[in-house]
Amino acid sequence: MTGRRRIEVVELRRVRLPLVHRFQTSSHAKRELEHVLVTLTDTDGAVGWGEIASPSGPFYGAETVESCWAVARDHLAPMVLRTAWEHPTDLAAALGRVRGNHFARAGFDVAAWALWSAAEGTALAHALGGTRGSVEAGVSLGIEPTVDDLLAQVRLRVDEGYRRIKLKIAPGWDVEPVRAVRAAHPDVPLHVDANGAYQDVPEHRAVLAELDGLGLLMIEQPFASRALVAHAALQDRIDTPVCLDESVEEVDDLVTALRLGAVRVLNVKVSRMGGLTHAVRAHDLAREHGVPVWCGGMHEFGIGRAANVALSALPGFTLPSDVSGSDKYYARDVTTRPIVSTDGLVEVPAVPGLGWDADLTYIGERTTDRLVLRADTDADGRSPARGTRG
Ligand code: OSB
Ligand code: MG
Repeated sequence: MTGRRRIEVVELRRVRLPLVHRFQTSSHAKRELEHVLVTLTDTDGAVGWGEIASPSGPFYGAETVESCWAVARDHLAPMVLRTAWEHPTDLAAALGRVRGNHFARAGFDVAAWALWSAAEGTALAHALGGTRGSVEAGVSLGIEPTVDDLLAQVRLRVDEGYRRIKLKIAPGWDVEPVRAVRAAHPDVPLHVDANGAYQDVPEHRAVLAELDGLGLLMIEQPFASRALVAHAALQDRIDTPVCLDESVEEVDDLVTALRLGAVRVLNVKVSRMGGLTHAVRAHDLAREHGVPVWCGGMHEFGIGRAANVALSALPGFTLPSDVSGSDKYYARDVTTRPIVSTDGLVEVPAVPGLGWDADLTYIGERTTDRLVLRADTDADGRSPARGTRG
């Protein structure tokens, strides 16, 4: 069906899942995640799911679960309930009135794409311009208590067939663990991610120069998100490609980074970019500039992970993505089927929509708060949404 769609019901659910393995980055540690699942239902009864995968605290970026919940409830849901749209990019444009708050917006954008692609009878990956039947999966490994613990994690994931290993680094946990992993696995595609923990000062420059000699695929986000000039200067000094993550929240950030020479590889995250609409645009621009991209993750549950799989099917995703199987993160995922990586490949579904179905029973068990907002059908669509808790 084509024509203008109206969303009649928005449901927001706060859902908690324990991680099977504690994860620590330079900026935060976690054992359990709380994400917000977004469900949109249109006036024809078509349904789409999305996920707001914000960390609980404001340490990766500025958003938190609380800020996402509040912005979703008070601004995004009411906006969605009063906007008629034909294509998901139209809805994304309307939601663009909300500044920042990309994780919160991403949940709605993904739900709109899921709904629309299912209603149109198209696989989400195909709707986005995806061309791959399967995507290459890598893993992201956190900071471990000891180098031996890290080596055990690397061994496990290499044996599972993952195509690339990414190691979280921070001052004090960098050259030594990376050298140890390199020595144990001379040929494994390896990269490091600092989540902005380094500064453009002599002692940190020396560390980055040493890492440059370890045959890494890339060094991801060594400096703070706004430090584009420092990233460009580093790229002038080292051969290893500099990859940006936190620095690119808007397509315009990428325009700046490209102009400065601060980005030789791009991590495209659906959440960080504010949804699939903007993630696809970042991919397109990077591709025009010959910059390879890969899809980063935020430990998404199955809904957000399904969107990552679909995005990774686009032609510019030429490097393995952080789209590991559900079992790397969760004993049980929120989808009826887990996402599976076999020999480092995740299949891209060919069925209409997201390709994985929400497991309502399990989601119900793990939900700590739920909000239902409805369009006011008596009015002309401009009156405020009504909310009920349940
Ligand atoms: O920087 O890519 C990151 C997880 C939380 C916050 C930031 C990052 C990460 C990851 C995990 O690296 C990637 C994944 O979902 O497996
Ligand atoms: Mg990163």
